[in-house]
Amino acid sequence: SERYNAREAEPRWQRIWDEQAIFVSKNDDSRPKYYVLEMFPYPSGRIHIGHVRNYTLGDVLARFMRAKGFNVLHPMGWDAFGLPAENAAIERKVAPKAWTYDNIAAMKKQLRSIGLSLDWSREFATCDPSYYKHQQKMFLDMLAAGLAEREKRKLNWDPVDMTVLANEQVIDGRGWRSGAVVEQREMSQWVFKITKYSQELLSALDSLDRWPDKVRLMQRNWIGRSEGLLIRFALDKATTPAGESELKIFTTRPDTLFGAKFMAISADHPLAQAAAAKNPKLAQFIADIKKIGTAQEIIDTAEKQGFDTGIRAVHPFDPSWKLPVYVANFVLMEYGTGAIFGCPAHDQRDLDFVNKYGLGNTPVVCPEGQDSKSFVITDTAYDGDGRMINSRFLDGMTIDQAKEEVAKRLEGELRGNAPVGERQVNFRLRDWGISRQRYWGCPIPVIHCPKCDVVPVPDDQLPVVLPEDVSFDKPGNALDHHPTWKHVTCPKCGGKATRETDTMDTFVDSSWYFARFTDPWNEAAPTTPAIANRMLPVDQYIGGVEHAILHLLYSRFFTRAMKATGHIALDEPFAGMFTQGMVVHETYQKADGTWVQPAEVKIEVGGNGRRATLLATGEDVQIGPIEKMSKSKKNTVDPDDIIATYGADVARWFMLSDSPPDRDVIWSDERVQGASRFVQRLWRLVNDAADLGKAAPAARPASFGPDATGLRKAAHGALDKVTSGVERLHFNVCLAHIREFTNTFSEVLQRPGQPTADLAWAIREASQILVQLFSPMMPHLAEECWQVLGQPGLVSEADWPQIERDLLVEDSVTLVVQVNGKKRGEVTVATAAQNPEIEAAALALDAVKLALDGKPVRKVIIVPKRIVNVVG
Ligand code: ANZ
Ligand code: ZN
Repeated sequence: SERYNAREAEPRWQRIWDEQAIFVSKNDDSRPKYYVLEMFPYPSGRIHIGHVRNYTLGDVLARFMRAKGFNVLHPMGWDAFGLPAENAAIERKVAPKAWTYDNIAAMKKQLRSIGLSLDWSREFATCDPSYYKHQQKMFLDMLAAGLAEREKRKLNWDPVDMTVLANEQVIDGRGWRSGAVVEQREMSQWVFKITKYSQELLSALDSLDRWPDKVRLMQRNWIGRSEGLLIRFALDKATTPAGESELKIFTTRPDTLFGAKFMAISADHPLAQAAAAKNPKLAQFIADIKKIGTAQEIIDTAEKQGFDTGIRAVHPFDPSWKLPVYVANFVLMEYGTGAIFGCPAHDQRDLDFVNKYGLGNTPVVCPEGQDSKSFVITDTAYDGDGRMINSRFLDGMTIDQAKEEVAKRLEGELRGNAPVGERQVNFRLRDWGISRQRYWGCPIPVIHCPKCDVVPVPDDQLPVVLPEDVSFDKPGNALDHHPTWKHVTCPKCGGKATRETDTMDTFVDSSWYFARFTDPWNEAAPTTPAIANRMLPVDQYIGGVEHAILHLLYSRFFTRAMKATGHIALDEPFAGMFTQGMVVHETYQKADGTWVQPAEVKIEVGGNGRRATLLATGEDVQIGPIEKMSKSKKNTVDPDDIIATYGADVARWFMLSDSPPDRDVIWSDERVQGASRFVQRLWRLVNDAADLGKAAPAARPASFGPDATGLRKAAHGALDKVTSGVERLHFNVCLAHIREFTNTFSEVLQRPGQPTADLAWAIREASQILVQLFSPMMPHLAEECWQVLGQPGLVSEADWPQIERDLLVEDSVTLVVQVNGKKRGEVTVATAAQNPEIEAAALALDAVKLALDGKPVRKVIIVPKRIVNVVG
């Protein structure tokens, strides 16, 4: 038979799938639903290889579940707002809208060439007014429900780019793009009240048992619940500015109170301000440390610095014990009370601090088994378990007992009318600031009126549409500079008013798109609750681990907010979550240090390993480490090139074959060529099988001989393993089983002579099973093969084959042989073998004899089908 020609076949099948609309999912379908979703792309202009991996993973599952009889929803859209469109406008003078939609058109064409089973009838972009109109409505619903609010916040302001920066965008105190020194500005921002759900968002993680543990842990840490004690320290009058009398701190370690050496407050703490008013040096110190910004990593890594305010605090258990109060750069105003007591022996930051300022330390927790008198701390704080020492009435207690004792005593003690101590639960999670001083985003639908304050845009005036006649000549928000757009009359009083010119964080756009896909045609409302409630949650969500925290957390919050405002009736949007690994590649560098693209390099494998030369000139190229594909190191491969050269099926097969989907996969041309050869091999095999299978009787033979039974066992065994493998997303394992079955099948086909009728029937059955097994991974090749086999219709629409369970019974089993609990070998015996036979086989192993070293066998314990343990 001829070679399989992917370049001709792939577009043809894509057209047929399209014309027959077989991947369009109907909302009135009575079959059980299955919703597969991959994180939708940002329309940057081109699909990259990471997209190909992401969408292929989802596509295998979608095609498989469709064959299993589910009403599969597998939609696609575009996360289309964001800064790059504005940058393109500034750099290349193209309108953000035109740039975005052009990119969408180009990328859609690329996505189609991958052969994905997507329902394009539901496509939308988040920058479509027909999408963001509903987002604006939901914002107003949330405003009315108290879930959106205006809040004054200290923000990182980039004076050159004229924008607020996220903490991550401040690097060494400077804006990541402009390099300008970032200022802290207090500004009114719109926030979503995600903290109302802190506890719920945390607790519900326990029920998400189809999420990676790693992701759940990241979310837990982000939400950051801690149980602790608020303690009001009295301030020593003589040292304290007028009007101040106490310092409230939050601690999770009240047990360590007798190890306290100092107090520390944030530069933004009112007490720091009060002290600085009379102390210019302190004022200067405060100004200096504020420059480093508020990014957590910077604070964590910056050298600990403090300034003694001269104020003294009084130890709550000893009125004669005075503690110095420092302003310190590692205490955040936004957490707890913005003040702490420092116990250097048991907290590394505090220890670094006292070692710098010579304040000493006293250990108060002694590890079990350690002599308390000789237990000293020098450079490393001890934060483990143990018993209390040097702590008066707490001595001898465990940490937990001491925490409880301190809490009880301080709760019971009154100063003024209030207890000195109060138990408190704190969360690290902050409300979600959504205001962005940017043009290319969803307008926040409110109007500011000098008389009526904030007025929601009335429903009948939604959407507030972005103007298109904007200029990017000046830095900052183009909406601010627009001559007319923001000037409106107040909907309430009819007076002169202005629109809000902030737009929403693009994370808002992606926090509910999965819900919109369930009924994107509804013009009147964001969702059609009856449909959304039936189609949601997403059964399997797939995307990069870089979105493990914010996007997933925001979506979980938004789903709850939509429930509170009546748009949906569920809490958790994603029942199953899967984070795929990256596609990585070797790097290549010329002698002068410049990076070279893989396509420009020729690799030769010789005696001394692999050698790389430049295709064009033959000069030597250094092979560098394997890294994430990036433009800067040029180690990227272009999906278009791969598809043009090998076809989409090869790219898909390769992506799935080498590594488990949650691990990184190393792109390698050699292995891609291997995948390409496998495609041709399958094609020949199916053609050969079709020829031999023609002789098969139509009716199933009454009985099968050993050859036919052997083939049928291999086919149904592979079917069983691939079925359960796909369900668990163990795609690489599935591919290994398909390859193994292909080998067995080839051997059968190569036997000389015409097959008997029963074998011919088994060959026909096996060839159908084989094609169906690889159809989710290589759908184009599978359609072509399906035709060769003379099957009616499309393999994309065929039901998944039925497994015949009685063919799965194994003839033999392999048991692990241990001597005194340690593995020494394996034995394979007939499934029907009795214990004495298994025992004899195990004891006959050389490795077992060696391990026994002449000692007598005392006992042999057999765990059926698994382990033989020889006790010597
Ligand atoms: C005394 C102490 C002794 C502490 C000790 C720790 C260890 P989590 O678990 O994250 O809630 N802390 C409190 N507020 C702070 C702030 N605004 N900025 C910086 N640090 C702050 O951490 C709670 C602990 O972090 C608190 O317990 C406090 O230090 C510190 F051996 O109090 B601890
Ligand atoms: Zn008004």
